[in-house]
Amino acid sequence: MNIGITCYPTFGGSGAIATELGQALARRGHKIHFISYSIPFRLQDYNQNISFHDVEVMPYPLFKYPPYTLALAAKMAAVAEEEMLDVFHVHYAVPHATCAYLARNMLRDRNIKVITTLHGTDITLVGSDKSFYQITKFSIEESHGITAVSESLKRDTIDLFGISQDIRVIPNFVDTTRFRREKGGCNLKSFVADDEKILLHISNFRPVKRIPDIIRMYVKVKPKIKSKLLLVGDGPERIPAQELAKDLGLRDSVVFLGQQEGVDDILSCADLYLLPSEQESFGLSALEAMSCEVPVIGTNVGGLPELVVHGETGYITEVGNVDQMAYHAVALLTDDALRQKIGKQARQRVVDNFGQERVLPQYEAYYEEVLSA
Ligand code: GMT
Repeated sequence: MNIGITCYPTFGGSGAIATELGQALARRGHKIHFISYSIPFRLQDYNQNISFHDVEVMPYPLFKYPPYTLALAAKMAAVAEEEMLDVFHVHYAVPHATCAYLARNMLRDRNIKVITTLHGTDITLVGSDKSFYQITKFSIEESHGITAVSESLKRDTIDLFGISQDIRVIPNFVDTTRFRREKGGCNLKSFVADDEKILLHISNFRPVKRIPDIIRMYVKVKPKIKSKLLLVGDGPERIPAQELAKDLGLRDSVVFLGQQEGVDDILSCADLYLLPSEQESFGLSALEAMSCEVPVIGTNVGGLPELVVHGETGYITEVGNVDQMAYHAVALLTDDALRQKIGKQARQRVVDNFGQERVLPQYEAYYEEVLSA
């Protein structure tokens, strides 16, 4: 198949999944065309079936807001024509589903199909804002295929937008051969002593991730466990989080690593992964942690309970309940046998349900279904 993939290329779960999907499909012989404003950050494989098409927006003094959406739609149409695309698979509805709609209609005689994958905040935060609501609903409804990354997101989409078309749940996935526990020690020696445990969080540091909860929970764990808290990523909550850590006397034990390329290496060193979000339609980083045998403490929101089985692969707590989080963290970090057992069960759950080789055929079958409809 000839597939055009559009996603946000910068750090973030939707871009990560779109890129991993494209790379895996290319290895299975499909021709993949990434169309975006820069090379997706996870695009690392060289494969002759992958090409990247850069979207440039012409600068002009009249443009207070350069019209990226139009430039993207025009580029998608041009690539589709040139490369004989069968389908546009767009990740994150705003504005990509709208761009796909425009591009497809520019090439009406070619009958290109559009599949929109909903990731979370495109529905729950951005798309449902009144400034985007109508156009997001319209663009989703105009797609030939709609997928959501969890049952929870499917329900949210139906509740918020009243979408009546079928929404196929295809969960996020992980390459379990890459995201695995390395037995040969870990490369974080400059931050963490051998006898210290590692608590880890990775995100875009948006308010929805509730970074202060992680730090407030850690201040309760630190006196009981020789440890470091590693925070990977960047975003608006980083500076306030640094200040909070300092105010709570944790300046030396909370390490802010900023954005990192090789999160698989970092994850495979961790003893515990924390995702205390107030919204999380899936929680890709938690999935990647579980694949590395790292137990997850997450919250009872969105798709997280579909991933983390309480007491078996990690723990689910209520949003904001830092005492409960600290309790589970101490229990896991003081009992190596328990932590390893939960870690192994987490990995098994991933292999059984969210491994790349399990999920990829679901996308391929869905492409076939949409193309033959
Ligand atoms: O978090 C965001 O603002 C956007 C988005 C992203 O690009 O990371 O996250 C969403 O998509 C991920 C990939 O499917 C999911 O793992 C995240 O749970 C989801 N974020 C939220 O629902 C907050």
